[in-house]
Amino acid sequence: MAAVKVHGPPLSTAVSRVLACLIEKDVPFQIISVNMDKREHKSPDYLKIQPFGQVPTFEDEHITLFESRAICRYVSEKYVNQGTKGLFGNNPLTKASIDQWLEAEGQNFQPPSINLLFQLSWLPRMKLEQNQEAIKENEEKLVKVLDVYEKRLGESRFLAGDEFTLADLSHLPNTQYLLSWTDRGELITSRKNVERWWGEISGRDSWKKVLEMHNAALPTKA
Ligand SMILES: N[C@@H](CCC(=O)N[C@@H](CS)C(=O)NCC(=O)O)C(=O)O
Repeated sequence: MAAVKVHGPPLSTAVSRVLACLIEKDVPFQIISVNMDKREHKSPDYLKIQPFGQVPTFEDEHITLFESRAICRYVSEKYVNQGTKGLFGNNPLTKASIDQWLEAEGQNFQPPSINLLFQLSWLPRMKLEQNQEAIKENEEKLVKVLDVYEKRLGESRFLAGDEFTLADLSHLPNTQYLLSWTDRGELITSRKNVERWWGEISGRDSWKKVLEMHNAALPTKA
Protein backbone atom coordinates (compact mmCIF):
# COMPACT_ATOMS: atom_id res chain seq x y z
CA MET A 1 0.00 0.00 0.00
CA ALA A 2 1.38 3.41 -0.96
CA ALA A 3 1.85 5.77 1.98
CA VAL A 4 -0.65 8.60 2.31
CA LYS A 5 0.74 12.09 2.91
CA VAL A 6 0.00 14.37 5.84
CA HIS A 7 1.17 17.95 5.47
CA GLY A 8 1.85 19.68 8.77
CA PRO A 9 3.82 19.43 12.02
CA PRO A 10 2.94 16.49 14.35
CA LEU A 11 2.73 18.93 17.29
CA SER A 12 -0.32 20.61 15.77
CA THR A 13 -3.50 19.43 17.48
CA ALA A 14 -5.34 18.92 14.19
CA VAL A 15 -2.39 17.04 12.63
CA SER A 16 -2.14 14.83 15.75
CA ARG A 17 -5.81 13.88 15.39
CA VAL A 18 -5.18 12.60 11.85
CA LEU A 19 -1.97 10.79 12.84
CA ALA A 20 -3.75 8.95 15.68
CA CYS A 21 -6.44 7.86 13.25
CA LEU A 22 -3.96 6.65 10.62
CA ILE A 23 -2.08 4.62 13.24
CA GLU A 24 -5.34 3.11 14.54
CA LYS A 25 -6.17 2.10 10.97
CA ASP A 26 -2.68 0.72 10.18
CA VAL A 27 -2.34 3.10 7.23
CA PRO A 28 1.28 3.91 6.32
CA PHE A 29 1.87 7.64 6.11
CA GLN A 30 4.53 10.15 5.26
CA ILE A 31 4.71 13.54 6.98
CA ILE A 32 5.39 16.46 4.70
CA SER A 33 6.99 19.33 6.57
CA VAL A 34 5.15 22.66 6.67
CA ASN A 35 7.24 25.20 8.58
CA MET A 36 4.64 27.35 10.30
CA ASP A 37 7.25 29.64 11.83
CA LYS A 38 8.21 30.52 8.28
CA ARG A 39 4.49 30.81 7.41
CA GLU A 40 4.76 28.13 4.74
CA HIS A 41 1.08 27.36 5.41
CA LYS A 42 0.23 30.74 3.88
CA SER A 43 2.41 30.30 0.77
CA PRO A 44 0.69 30.36 -2.65
CA ASP A 45 1.67 26.73 -3.29
CA TYR A 46 0.26 25.50 0.02
CA LEU A 47 -2.94 27.54 -0.43
CA LYS A 48 -3.57 25.54 -3.60
CA ILE A 49 -4.12 22.43 -1.48
CA GLN A 50 -5.53 24.09 1.70
CA PRO A 51 -7.26 27.33 0.72
CA PHE A 52 -7.69 28.44 4.37
CA GLY A 53 -3.94 28.19 4.97
CA GLN A 54 -4.17 25.70 7.83
CA VAL A 55 -2.71 22.30 8.64
CA PRO A 56 -3.27 19.43 8.10
CA THR A 57 -3.75 18.69 4.44
CA PHE A 58 -4.06 15.05 3.50
CA GLU A 59 -3.25 13.31 0.21
CA ASP A 60 -4.23 9.80 -0.76
CA GLU A 61 -3.48 8.80 -4.36
CA HIS A 62 -5.18 11.53 -6.39
CA ILE A 63 -7.35 13.11 -3.72
CA THR A 64 -6.57 15.99 -1.40
CA LEU A 65 -8.58 16.72 1.74
CA PHE A 66 -8.45 19.20 4.57
CA GLU A 67 -10.31 19.42 7.93
CA SER A 68 -8.94 16.86 10.37
CA ARG A 69 -12.30 15.33 11.37
CA ALA A 70 -13.36 14.91 7.72
CA ILE A 71 -9.99 13.25 7.02
CA CYS A 72 -10.52 10.87 9.96
CA ARG A 73 -13.98 9.92 8.71
CA TYR A 74 -12.58 9.26 5.22
CA VAL A 75 -9.68 7.16 6.51
CA SER A 76 -12.00 5.11 8.76
CA GLU A 77 -14.38 4.41 5.84
CA LYS A 78 -11.78 3.76 3.17
CA TYR A 79 -9.71 1.42 5.34
CA VAL A 80 -12.72 -0.08 7.08
CA ASN A 81 -11.38 -3.64 6.99
CA GLN A 82 -7.99 -3.00 8.55
CA GLY A 83 -6.68 -1.79 11.88
CA THR A 84 -9.18 -0.87 14.60
CA LYS A 85 -12.65 -1.81 13.38
CA GLY A 86 -15.73 0.33 13.94
CA LEU A 87 -13.89 3.62 14.45
CA PHE A 88 -16.67 5.28 12.46
CA GLY A 89 -19.37 2.70 13.23
CA ASN A 90 -20.94 0.12 10.97
CA ASN A 91 -24.60 1.10 10.71
CA PRO A 92 -26.59 4.35 10.44
CA LEU A 93 -27.28 4.54 14.16
CA THR A 94 -23.72 3.95 15.38
CA LYS A 95 -22.44 6.40 12.73
CA ALA A 96 -24.97 9.02 13.85
CA SER A 97 -23.99 8.55 17.48
CA ILE A 98 -20.28 8.88 16.64
CA ASP A 99 -21.04 11.95 14.51
CA GLN A 100 -23.09 13.45 17.34
CA TRP A 101 -20.14 13.26 19.75
CA LEU A 102 -17.64 14.26 17.06
CA GLU A 103 -19.75 17.38 16.53
CA ALA A 104 -19.86 17.92 20.29
CA GLU A 105 -16.06 17.77 20.28
CA GLY A 106 -15.73 20.18 17.35
CA GLN A 107 -18.46 22.63 18.39
CA ASN A 108 -18.53 22.45 22.20
CA PHE A 109 -15.20 21.09 23.46
CA GLN A 110 -12.75 22.47 20.90
CA PRO A 111 -13.49 26.23 21.15
CA PRO A 112 -13.04 26.68 24.91
CA SER A 113 -10.20 24.14 25.15
CA ILE A 114 -8.17 25.66 22.29
CA ASN A 115 -8.76 29.16 23.68
CA LEU A 116 -7.56 28.04 27.10
CA LEU A 117 -4.48 26.43 25.56
CA PHE A 118 -3.80 29.62 23.68
CA GLN A 119 -4.12 31.76 26.81
CA LEU A 120 -2.44 29.46 29.32
CA SER A 121 0.30 27.89 27.26
CA TRP A 122 1.03 29.59 23.96
CA LEU A 123 0.85 33.25 25.05
CA PRO A 124 3.29 32.74 27.97
CA ARG A 125 5.67 30.83 25.68
CA MET A 126 5.62 33.78 23.30
CA LYS A 127 6.06 36.10 26.30
CA LEU A 128 2.76 37.80 25.50
CA GLU A 129 0.19 38.98 28.00
CA GLN A 130 -2.73 36.74 28.92
CA ASN A 131 -6.33 37.92 28.93
CA GLN A 132 -7.75 36.95 32.34
CA GLU A 133 -11.32 37.59 31.20
CA ALA A 134 -10.89 35.18 28.27
CA ILE A 135 -9.38 32.57 30.62
CA LYS A 136 -12.33 32.83 33.01
CA GLU A 137 -14.93 32.76 30.24
CA ASN A 138 -13.43 29.74 28.46
CA GLU A 139 -12.83 27.83 31.66
CA GLU A 140 -16.48 28.30 32.60
CA LYS A 141 -17.57 27.08 29.18
CA LEU A 142 -15.28 24.05 29.37
CA VAL A 143 -16.54 23.16 32.86
CA LYS A 144 -20.08 22.98 31.49
CA VAL A 145 -18.99 20.76 28.59
CA LEU A 146 -17.03 18.44 30.88
CA ASP A 147 -19.98 18.17 33.25
CA VAL A 148 -22.02 16.82 30.33
CA TYR A 149 -19.18 14.38 29.52
CA GLU A 150 -18.99 13.28 33.16
CA LYS A 151 -22.64 12.30 33.11
CA ARG A 152 -22.40 10.60 29.72
CA LEU A 153 -19.28 8.65 30.70
CA GLY A 154 -21.04 7.48 33.85
CA GLU A 155 -23.57 5.75 31.62
CA SER A 156 -21.31 4.58 28.81
CA ARG A 157 -17.71 3.34 28.59
CA PHE A 158 -16.91 5.62 25.64
CA LEU A 159 -18.69 8.70 24.32
CA ALA A 160 -20.59 6.99 21.50
CA GLY A 161 -21.14 3.66 23.26
CA ASP A 162 -19.16 0.60 24.36
CA GLU A 163 -16.43 0.91 21.73
CA PHE A 164 -13.55 3.35 21.23
CA THR A 165 -14.42 5.48 18.19
CA LEU A 166 -13.46 8.65 16.34
CA ALA A 167 -15.57 10.57 18.88
CA ASP A 168 -13.10 9.66 21.62
CA LEU A 169 -10.00 9.87 19.42
CA SER A 170 -10.84 13.41 18.39
CA HIS A 171 -10.50 14.59 22.00
CA LEU A 172 -6.94 13.30 22.43
CA PRO A 173 -4.85 16.30 21.32
CA ASN A 174 -6.50 19.15 23.23
CA THR A 175 -7.01 17.06 26.37
CA GLN A 176 -3.37 15.99 26.28
CA TYR A 177 -2.20 19.58 26.00
CA LEU A 178 -4.54 20.79 28.75
CA LEU A 179 -2.97 18.19 31.03
CA SER A 180 0.65 18.56 29.93
CA TRP A 181 0.95 22.24 29.12
CA THR A 182 -1.41 24.03 31.52
CA ASP A 183 -2.15 24.03 35.24
CA ARG A 184 -5.83 23.20 34.57
CA GLY A 185 -5.42 19.40 34.45
CA GLU A 186 -7.90 19.17 37.32
CA LEU A 187 -10.65 19.91 34.86
CA ILE A 188 -10.05 16.33 33.71
CA THR A 189 -8.72 14.59 36.82
CA SER A 190 -11.38 15.93 39.23
CA ARG A 191 -14.13 14.21 37.24
CA LYS A 192 -14.17 10.51 38.05
CA ASN A 193 -15.71 9.26 34.79
CA VAL A 194 -13.82 11.69 32.56
CA GLU A 195 -10.57 10.69 34.25
CA ARG A 196 -11.31 6.97 33.79
CA TRP A 197 -12.12 7.59 30.11
CA TRP A 198 -9.00 9.71 29.62
CA GLY A 199 -6.84 6.93 31.10
CA GLU A 200 -8.36 4.46 28.70
CA ILE A 201 -8.12 6.54 25.51
CA SER A 202 -4.70 8.07 26.18
CA GLY A 203 -3.29 4.61 26.92
CA ARG A 204 -3.92 3.42 23.38
CA ASP A 205 -0.82 2.47 21.40
CA SER A 206 -1.79 4.91 18.66
CA TRP A 207 -1.69 7.87 21.04
CA LYS A 208 1.56 6.70 22.63
CA LYS A 209 3.10 6.68 19.15
CA VAL A 210 1.82 10.20 18.46
CA LEU A 211 3.36 11.33 21.76
CA GLU A 212 6.68 9.80 20.70
CA MET A 213 6.43 11.89 17.53
CA HIS A 214 5.70 14.97 19.65
CA ASN A 215 8.76 14.30 21.81
CA ALA A 216 10.93 13.87 18.73
CA ALA A 217 9.62 17.18 17.35
CA LEU A 218 10.13 19.20 20.52
CA PRO A 219 13.28 21.30 20.61
CA THR A 220 15.89 19.60 22.82
CA LYS A 221 17.07 21.56 25.83
CA ALA A 222 20.77 22.40 25.84
N1 LIG B 1 -10.77 22.74 11.66
C1 LIG B 1 -9.41 22.56 11.16
C2 LIG B 1 -8.53 23.42 12.04
C3 LIG B 1 -7.11 23.41 11.56
C4 LIG B 1 -6.27 24.35 12.39
O1 LIG B 1 -6.78 25.22 13.12
N2 LIG B 1 -4.96 24.17 12.28
C5 LIG B 1 -4.07 25.07 12.98
C6 LIG B 1 -2.96 24.26 13.63
S1 LIG B 1 -3.61 23.15 14.86
C7 LIG B 1 -3.49 26.02 11.96
O2 LIG B 1 -3.22 25.65 10.85
N3 LIG B 1 -3.28 27.26 12.39
C8 LIG B 1 -2.70 28.28 11.57
C9 LIG B 1 -3.71 29.25 11.06
O3 LIG B 1 -4.92 29.09 11.32
O4 LIG B 1 -3.30 30.20 10.39
C10 LIG B 1 -9.02 21.09 11.25
O5 LIG B 1 -9.52 20.42 12.15
O6 LIG B 1 -8.25 20.61 10.41
